[in-house]
Amino acid sequence: MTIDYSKDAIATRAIHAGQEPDPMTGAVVPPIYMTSTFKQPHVGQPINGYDYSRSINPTRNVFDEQLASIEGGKHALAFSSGLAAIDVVLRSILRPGDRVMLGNDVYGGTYRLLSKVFVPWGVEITTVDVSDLAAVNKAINSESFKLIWIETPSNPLLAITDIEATAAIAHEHGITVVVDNTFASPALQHPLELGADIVAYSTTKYIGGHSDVVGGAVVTNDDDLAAQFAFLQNSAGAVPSPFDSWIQIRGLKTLPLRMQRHSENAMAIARHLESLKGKGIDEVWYPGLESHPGHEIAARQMHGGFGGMISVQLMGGKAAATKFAESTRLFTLAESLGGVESLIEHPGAMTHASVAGTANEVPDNLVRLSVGIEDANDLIADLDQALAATLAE
Ligand code: P1T
Repeated sequence: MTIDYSKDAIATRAIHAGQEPDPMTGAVVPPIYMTSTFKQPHVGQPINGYDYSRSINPTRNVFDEQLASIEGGKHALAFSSGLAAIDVVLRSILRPGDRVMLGNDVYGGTYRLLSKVFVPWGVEITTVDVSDLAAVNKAINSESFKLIWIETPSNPLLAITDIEATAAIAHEHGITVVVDNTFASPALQHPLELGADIVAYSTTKYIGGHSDVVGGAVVTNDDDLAAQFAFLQNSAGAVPSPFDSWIQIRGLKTLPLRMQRHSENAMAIARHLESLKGKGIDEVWYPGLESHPGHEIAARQMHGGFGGMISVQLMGGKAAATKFAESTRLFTLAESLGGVESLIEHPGAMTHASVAGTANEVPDNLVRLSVGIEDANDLIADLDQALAATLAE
């Protein structure tokens, strides 16, 4: 008997949904079904549909069910990376001649996939500041779009888009809305409830949560879209291994708890960095700060925190940003985000190098922080000493 967790809170669903003890042994934790294939008792009659692990695997199914539940969505599908998930969404929906409205601040890899793979295949892109409803309206009135691609908070500038208002405008024109919810995670924001058609994730980040796995996922309430995604997932094959699925199941169980601490730490650090404006720090981007242009929308559409990502612009340009990023003791200089350990990076030279010279180019004095769950005071002291080292140059 499957227990219904739909009325339980997220912290409960994260731990219980899809996690029924193994019926054969009572194992409390779902087994890793490290098998490529399954014995069929009769020709063409696999047991419970399990025929081949690219198509279906019990460990992956558990992760899908757990993620769908915590997102509050009907269908979740796990992929071998965030970009593999994004690729399947784009390939399922777009045909040559279709146009995508792309946020003007998105992960560099998403921009690269669209501009370097899909554009040569005949898809067109228009970059728009999707955090500005007037700009979205203007674009819709001058060109015809199939899809709007939104990151909120965006990578790396933490811009906030009003999902509900944007989806309402898009749907009046029959445009599909995708929200890449990687930065907020399903613990803090539920784009489907706000009207988005599809949610995409790099589960490499907060969902995995420990910087030890690369993965992606797509969630939707739309049966037809889910069938198309599943078809392409099986046809093209970018699935996570049973072990990668299992390690993400473990990560997802503690997501609500971790996001609480990420958010508290980031809030404390953002306030501290804001107090250093004019003293080495030029600008602080964190949606939890009242000074952030998207603060009110973020407070409305995010629940229980504003996440662990902060970007700062340094006085002293690229040289200062580089020195700052290379001077921390606890923040590790590395790409990626969303793990328990704090990371620091220079988007212009690292994660967003592929947007140089485009409308999506990021400022060269920008440093991005992925605030971990260490002690906030230790992290603040680390940033202070790195800033002192930067100013001493
Ligand atoms: O790396 P992968 O799991 O394929 O996910 C791609 C991706 C998609 N969407 C967003 C918002 C992302 O941030 C990413 C990956 N980002 C980084 C590696 C980074 O450091 O920003």
